[in-house]
Formats: sequence, structure tokens, C-alpha cells
Amino acid sequence: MVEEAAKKIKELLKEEEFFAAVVGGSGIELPGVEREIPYSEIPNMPLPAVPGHKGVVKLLSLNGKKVLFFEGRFHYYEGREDWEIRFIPELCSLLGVRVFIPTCASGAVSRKAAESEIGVIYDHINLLGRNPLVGLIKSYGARVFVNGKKFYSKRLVNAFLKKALELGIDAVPAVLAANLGPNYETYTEIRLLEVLGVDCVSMSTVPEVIAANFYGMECVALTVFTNDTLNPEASHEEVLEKAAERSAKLGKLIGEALIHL
Ligand code: 6GU
Repeated sequence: MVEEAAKKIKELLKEEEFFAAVVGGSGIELPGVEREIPYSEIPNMPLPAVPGHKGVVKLLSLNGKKVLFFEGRFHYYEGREDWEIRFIPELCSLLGVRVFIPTCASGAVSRKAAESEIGVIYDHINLLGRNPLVGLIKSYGARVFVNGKKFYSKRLVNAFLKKALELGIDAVPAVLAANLGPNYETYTEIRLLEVLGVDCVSMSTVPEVIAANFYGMECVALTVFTNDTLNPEASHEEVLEKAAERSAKLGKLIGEALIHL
């Protein structure tokens, strides 16, 4: 099923292999766009249902490095099945992608995150109550017991932090928690997360990192802190404004970092 999708992308883009893949909901712009394919042209590919999630995959060329940028992703809170959550990571592995980078918006839980703009994720807590690898033991055997201590590549975490420093972008290493959603956290849930050592919380990214590691790719995840979870007074406009500004910085950071990886 995913093989058919991979075949189509190779045909349309006239490329056999891609260096890296970036996944985002919306709002990030990356440099070097050469072509773009709507998800609807890719066989068996799920289509985004969240408003503002586009559903296009872009081919970027960054200093000759071919990078795929998936704009539009799938969340468990939409009622998606495990295969849909695995789809983009599995597709990427079939396309020869070596570096897999999901991005997301998140709420800042820790003081460190609340005072920064961007998080370079180096660990996570999966609070989804779901795991995209459930059931795969039937076809893959013991390979499903992926080592969680190696989910985030030290090499990539360090490369992104270093590049952010060079560019004057305010990025910090961060622990991400994923909640199923679709509701945002309660006051007491936020306190719980804080006690657990969480810096930020989202509803995506974590399951994609799990799947990507299963499929053998080197991973890091990046997040823009769009709101301070403990500041309910922030207006929606303020949140959107912050998100746009920080997403622009994240796009710049990703573009620059990928060139030098
Ligand atoms: Cl505050 N919580 C969650 N779970 N996801 C988010 C968020 C908060 N802000 C952006 N995404």
C-alpha cells in the first residue's frame, strides 16, 4: 500500500532517494522549493481533515540535497488509525530518507520553554494512550521493541541547537509530552506535566518519532512554543502572531541546519 505511494512520488519527482524529510501542520515555510504534489495525487495517502493543514508534499533542493517537506499530517484526535499515523514515516523510509524531522506547535509548560521561542526535542513522554506500532509484532517480530532511549539523535539535537545559536534564534533543548487531545490541558494536568519534567505539550509528533525510529531513520523533532499553558489571558490574536513569527524562524533554522548536516 505504502509501496505504491512511494513509487508514484519517485515517478513524479524523478528522484530515487531523498536525504531528509520534514513534517509540519501548517505555517512553516522552507526555502528551495522545486515542486509540489497534492496528497490527493498520491495513491493510498490519507488526506488531512484539520482546517489549515494543506496536504501537499514539496520537493526542496538545499545545496543539492533533496528534502521532502510534508505539509499536512494526521493526528490520533481526529480518530485516525495506526496505519495512517505510520504512513508518512513508512513512506519516507521507502524513499531512502535518512533524517526525519517532525515539527509542531506546542504549549510551553516549563519556565525554560515559556521564556524561549523554539524547542529542540531531545526526549518525550507518550501520553496518547496509543502507539503506532501496536500489532506489528505479527509481521515484524521482535523488531517492534524499539529502544526509546535512542529516539532522538544527539548529533541532530546538537546540530540544531548550534545552528540556532549561530543565527541568533532563541532555541532550547526540550522534553515534549504528547496528549491525545483534542482538548487542551487542565490546570492540574499542566501541573502534573511540570512535575514530570516536561517542557512543552502537543498532540502530534511523538507517534511519528516512534514510527520513524522503527523504520530506521535518524530523528529529531522541533517545536514552536505558541502559547504559555499557564497564561489563559493571552488573546487568540497574540497566540497566532507569536506562532507566525516563530514559525518563520523555525523555517529558517531548518533550511540552514539541513544544508550543513
Ligand atoms: Cl497548550 N496543548 C497541547 N496538547 N497541544 C498544543 C498546545 C497545548 N498548544 C499548541 N498545541
